[in-house]
Amino acid sequence: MKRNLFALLVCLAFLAGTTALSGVAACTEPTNSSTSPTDTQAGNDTTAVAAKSYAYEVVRSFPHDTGAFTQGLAIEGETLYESTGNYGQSSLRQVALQTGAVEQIRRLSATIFGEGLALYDDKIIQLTWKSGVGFIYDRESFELLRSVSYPGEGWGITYDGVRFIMTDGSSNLYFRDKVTFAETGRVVVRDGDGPVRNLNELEYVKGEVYANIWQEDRIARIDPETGRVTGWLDLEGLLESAGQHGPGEGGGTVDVLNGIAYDAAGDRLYVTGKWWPRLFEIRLVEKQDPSG
Ligand SMILES: [Ca+2]
Repeated sequence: MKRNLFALLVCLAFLAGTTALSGVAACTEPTNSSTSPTDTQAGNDTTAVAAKSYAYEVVRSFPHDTGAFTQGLAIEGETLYESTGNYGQSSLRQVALQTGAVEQIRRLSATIFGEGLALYDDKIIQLTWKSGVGFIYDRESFELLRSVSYPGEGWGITYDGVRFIMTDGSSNLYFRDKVTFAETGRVVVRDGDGPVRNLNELEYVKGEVYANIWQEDRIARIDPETGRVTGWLDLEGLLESAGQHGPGEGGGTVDVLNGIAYDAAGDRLYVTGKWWPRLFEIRLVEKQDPSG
């Protein structure tokens, strides 16, 4: 009502300063009919694009510590940074890519379950599962610089160059401020119309977020602006390809796929799993037949 009154006053003022003929046209109230059916269809089409399917090629593989219950993974050059979980076994590690040798380790208190990890600036942030606290370390010395807190559980985290992106096992991606760690937004991840739950370890790769799905051999490629899954990377059989037993196949203590690291400088993608004996550099291969 106020808006209409204001528009009327503006029109009267306008008409006072110009001819009646041009003024009438200028004061015509816009209607919803200007929104054509085409606009609506274009929006629907955008969200209806089917996710692509990707298989993988192993480029190289490397040793991985079978004592590492991998919860977070990142890389710079040939240096891996890894967060491991389980109570009494949680740690922050610096690992040589080629040998898998642990070059530096900081063990967490037995009451803490380590989770996701991300590199930013000259620091590392490491989440915890149920403690509601994230640790920020100096990347070189592993000295604890400060802590941040958050509600709920911590699962995965990555850094897009500006802000953190975090998961808690739901279908949400949470965006958090780099300095305060305050939530600045969130998006629900969807494949088609359905939410994708159990989003776990994350990696920011060329504008997209790659997410391990807990207890699945699949990684989702996600548009972080819309939450839409743009593709699925099927990693079934990856561990077996290196002559190893996969999870649930009598392979002893081997657990699920988890851990994605991207070397932006070399454009190289690495994945591993909890207690896996190998870490893999892989290349994505788009499947022509999504059902295959
Ligand atoms: Ca990662």
